[in-house]
Amino acid sequence: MLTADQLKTFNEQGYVTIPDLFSTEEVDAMTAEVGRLKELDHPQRLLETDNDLVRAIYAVEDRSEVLQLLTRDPRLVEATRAMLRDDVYIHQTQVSPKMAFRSAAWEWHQDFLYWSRDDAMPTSNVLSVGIFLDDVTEFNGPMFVVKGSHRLDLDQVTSWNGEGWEKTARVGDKYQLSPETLSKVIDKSNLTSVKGTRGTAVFFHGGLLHCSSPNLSPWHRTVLFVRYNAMGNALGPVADPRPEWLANRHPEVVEPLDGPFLGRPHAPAAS
Ligand code: 6CS
Ligand code: FE
Repeated sequence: MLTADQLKTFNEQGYVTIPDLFSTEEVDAMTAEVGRLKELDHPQRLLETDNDLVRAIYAVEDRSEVLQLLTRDPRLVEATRAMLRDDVYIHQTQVSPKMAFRSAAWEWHQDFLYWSRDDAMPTSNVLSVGIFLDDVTEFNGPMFVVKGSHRLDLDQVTSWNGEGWEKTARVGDKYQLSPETLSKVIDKSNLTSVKGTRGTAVFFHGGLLHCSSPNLSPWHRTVLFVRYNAMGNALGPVADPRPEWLANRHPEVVEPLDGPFLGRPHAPAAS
């Protein structure tokens, strides 16, 4: 379970990394499911703009019972409840395969800016947990984060490039920060990259300023993101809502399993 120190780190830094949260066997099971979904041509599997590599897969729990159980694993749900101080529901899930040699960067952003502007999410009391399905090193496109930036309200200095959500889901540069702003908020004391062996999990606040560099290495960098929102922070009405597979508008409290997601017989088939 989450230690007091880990919760303190999350509250102060805006993220906390937990090495080896999942076992090799569990990561292998997730990897097998992700591999199957990468091969499946479906509307939530988006390709890179300039090649046929998979850029992102969303709503993975809709097509995988194993990954659906994973989203209810107590190691994720209990920790998230403690960080958000509320019952939680799934706002979005996303696999970012970041393929070797070819996958592009994700520009600097705060996730919450997307969710407040496009989905009318009231506050930034939301988080993502990224589960490393490959080792993440300095070479294969790790996430860069700015410690403590979850407290920054950058809404007034974030511009819109005029794109709709369709491109954002794949390229992610709809909302941009200028080099001047970035140079002001980033310095040597707060910039770091999030690395770890496969099975590591990083929980990060919806306001955390982050990006990820291109992957020019021979090694993939697959991360599975589950984005949990506080039940008290459910999305408000918007004129043209994004599809539910990007922004869930039917919040249901996630009740944790009574044990590890693999350790329990698959949920009985619906009667
Ligand atoms: O629009 C979204 O929901 C997505 N966009 C980015 C850049 N990161 C968070 C989220 O996956
Ligand atoms: Fe993001």
